Amino acid sequence: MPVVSIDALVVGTGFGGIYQLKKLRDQGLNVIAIDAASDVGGTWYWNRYPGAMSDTETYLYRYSWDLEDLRSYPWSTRYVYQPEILAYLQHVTNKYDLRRHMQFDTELTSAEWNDSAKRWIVTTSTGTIFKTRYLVSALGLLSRQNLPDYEGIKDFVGDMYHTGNWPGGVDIKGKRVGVIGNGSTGVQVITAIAKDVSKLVSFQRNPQYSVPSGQGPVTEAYRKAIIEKYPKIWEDAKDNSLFGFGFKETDRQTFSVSEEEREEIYEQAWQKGGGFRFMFETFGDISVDEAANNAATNFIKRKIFATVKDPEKARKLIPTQLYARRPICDAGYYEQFNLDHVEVVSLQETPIVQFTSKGIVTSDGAEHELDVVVFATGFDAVDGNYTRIAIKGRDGETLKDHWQHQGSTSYLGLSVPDFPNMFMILGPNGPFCNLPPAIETQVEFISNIIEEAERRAKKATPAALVSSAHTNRTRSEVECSNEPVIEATKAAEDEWTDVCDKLSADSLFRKTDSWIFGSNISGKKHAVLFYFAGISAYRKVLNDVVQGNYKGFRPF
Ligand code: FAD
Ligand code: NA7
Repeated sequence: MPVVSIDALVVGTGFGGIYQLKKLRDQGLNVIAIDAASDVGGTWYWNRYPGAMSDTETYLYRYSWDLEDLRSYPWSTRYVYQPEILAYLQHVTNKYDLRRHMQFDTELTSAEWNDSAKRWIVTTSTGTIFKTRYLVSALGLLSRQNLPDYEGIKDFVGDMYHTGNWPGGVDIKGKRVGVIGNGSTGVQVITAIAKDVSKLVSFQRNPQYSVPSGQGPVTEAYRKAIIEKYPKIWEDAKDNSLFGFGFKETDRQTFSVSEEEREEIYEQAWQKGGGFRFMFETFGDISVDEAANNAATNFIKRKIFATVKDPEKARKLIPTQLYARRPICDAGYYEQFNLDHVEVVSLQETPIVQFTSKGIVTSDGAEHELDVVVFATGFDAVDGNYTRIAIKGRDGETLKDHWQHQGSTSYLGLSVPDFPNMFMILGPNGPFCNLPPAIETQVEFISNIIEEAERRAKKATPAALVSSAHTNRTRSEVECSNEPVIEATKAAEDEWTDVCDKLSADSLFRKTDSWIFGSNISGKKHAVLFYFAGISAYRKVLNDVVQGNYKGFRPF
């Protein structure tokens, strides 16, 4: 078994891992990044389904730290499609010569902290063992697929794909396709494939609210205006907004305006497009006040009825829950149901009973004959990639053990007590927002705390080396004893968990089952998984932590 000793191992090469690798490499550490995938990209390596696209506007779905690149790198649509995001991440990787530090097709299979050696011992699927001083995980929060099991599923002779593991080269033109799930991904895939397939059945458990995205080409003038204002745009997104989606969230209250004005505001947002914009740029109380929520949903329901011509299909597509999940937007989703060959099956009325060799049987006895089943069933979000493997901290406790009582917790979404020198990018209770700026904020914090710990340790080393002469310890023993060991305190984790819990207390998101509170996975604790005060507040908190001599971290 090859054993490789390094300063830092980064796991994952999506937005998070790429930047983390660059930062630590530039700080002079000997660092390697591994990924189970065969190339960089993370989410955008795996999610190659038709229609895969960001719902963050293109100009903010990228790194903010290379102004020259922001100004010169080409893009042409309001939202960015998967192939272009993947190409962008490959471009950054190549531009900064990061590939030489990357190992693909290499999955972390277990990790254990050795307290006396002050090393993480990491085993991988290739057999290589890494002994590393720091372990930074960028495993992704929407990365562990949720694949439901059904009776008879193995009998199905057609093809089955989860959207989060979509192989290249799949051609579904002319085929009979069933799509299970109608979240953000299901909506994108249905919209993209409906016109090309011979039959499409949407198996839908809970209808969702989707608003137009406004996707389309951007003009040269639009691009030029953004290029000119980029530094200010990023400043506003990171330091003057809740979600970092490129607009200022409003605090206007739904019932502070007349009914006519309200309709006009919704209508303008509908025409402009954007899921976060509709939910947070129209009125500030949609996600906290049920009456305000109802007013917004009544508008969307009227739009669905006006779009979908078949009243029975429209009835099935009308949501019944609160409008309180991550908001969805689309490029013509409801319109697809006006095609005769596009059906919707309500799984609340007629649940799936089993798969057969030919397709899917629902409780009304109907057998839906299919060539392809698409699982757009989402992810075991946030902690799913952490709990599926044994990551053992001090005393042999796994993260899964640590999280089994209270739900998944951390300090700042970054660090867990008794898991020294391990940092998570987008771990539980990190900010709920546009993710590239959240990732950057965390990467920069992690890089800084490591740099500071290294600096202090170096400063302490000469004296220790002198004293080693009197204690007969070897130079390497002394150097090891001075190597920094950083970890969050239990008190800091508890306090942060409490903050996150309280921040979400009044949110209607908490009352609605979705991945945001872990309730899409059976057996998973319904608990807060995000810090809901927004990206700017989060950045201020991190800044205060640094100013306070890394408060909440030992041994600072
Ligand atoms: P990821 O990109 O998920 O990368 C994680 C990597 O870790 C993967 O490559 C995986 O193979 C690897 N990995 C995991 N476990 C292991 C292991 N044990 N060993 C080795 N490697 C491992 N966010 C937004 O802000 N805006 C959007 O518009 C948006 N749209 C999205 C659309 C879809 C369809 C999906 C699925 C997600 C979307 N997201 C969006 C969220 C998106 O995941 C983040 O924006 C971002 O890409 C996360 O980057 P990451 O590096 O943290 O993780
Ligand atoms: P989501 O938003 O979790 O949606 C998953 C969908 O799959 C949703 O409609 C679920 O129904 C449905 N689902 C899940 N399990 C089942 C089973 N067992 N049977 C039937 N239907 C099921 O995941 P997405 O991939 O769409 O989006 C995740 C995020 O990625 C999104 O927010 C963006 O940030 C990108 P339910 O509504 O739970 O009844």
